[in-house]
Amino acid sequence: MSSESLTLYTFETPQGFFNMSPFCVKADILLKMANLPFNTELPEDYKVFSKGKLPVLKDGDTIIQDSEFIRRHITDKYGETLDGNLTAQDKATGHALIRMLEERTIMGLVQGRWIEDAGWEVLEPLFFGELPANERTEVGKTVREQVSESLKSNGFGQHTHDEQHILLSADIAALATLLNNRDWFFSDQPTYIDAAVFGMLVNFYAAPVPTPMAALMAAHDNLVAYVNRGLEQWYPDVLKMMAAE
Ligand SMILES: N[C@@H](CCC(=O)N[C@@H](CS)C(=O)NCC(=O)O)C(=O)O
Repeated sequence: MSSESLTLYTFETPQGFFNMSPFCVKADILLKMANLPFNTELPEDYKVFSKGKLPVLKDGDTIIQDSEFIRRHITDKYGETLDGNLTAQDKATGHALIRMLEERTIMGLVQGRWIEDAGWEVLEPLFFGELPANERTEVGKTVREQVSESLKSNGFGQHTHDEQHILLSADIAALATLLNNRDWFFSDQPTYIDAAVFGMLVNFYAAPVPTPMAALMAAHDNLVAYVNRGLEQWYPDVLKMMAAE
């Protein structure tokens, strides 16, 4: 079935990079995998969407919020399951893996970008640099405090740095073990599981804002090779730019 007009709403992508939202990268790749033509747009105010998060897909008059529902929409409407030859066991393991990354491991990325000074120094001008000087400091400070509060109420922000490191490195080691020596997760061709996992790992390892997640990734050669393989597959220009640096 051919697509009507598809628009993927995402946050702004930093010049020459992939999107800094792992969920926006995931949705971008799912649409690319399904060979559906689409436009990417930055919404004027993403809070107009009822769930207040991006990515959001607009398909004709239908609005689909959340990368998981975007994946299901691609399957239900266009018949693209994007699951290659995954077994039921692979899909179940992939499901658990994605939930781990999206609900817990991502906290390390948020902590590194928003709370650690090294991340904040790079993130602040990227996210708030276009605001008028009189608003910039106050808005940045308020959002940073909100992020800190949400990390604390979630529980992750209550751990010491050492404890966070133990938890996060166990997540990354589990990923490295499950990937083993395959090119893609549980498969010789990329599937929807890779759209989600790569979206996250590329942001851990190669995003413009430095975080301690990169060093955790660097400890596993197979994960680094996986990120490079995904860049070659979906963002070859980024890979070229990184090689030239
Ligand atoms: N479960 C959602 C998560 C989306 C999400 O958390 N997006 C973040 C960016 S990574 C967001 O929109 N944050 C802005 C906000 O919460 O105001 C999905 O899979 O799409």
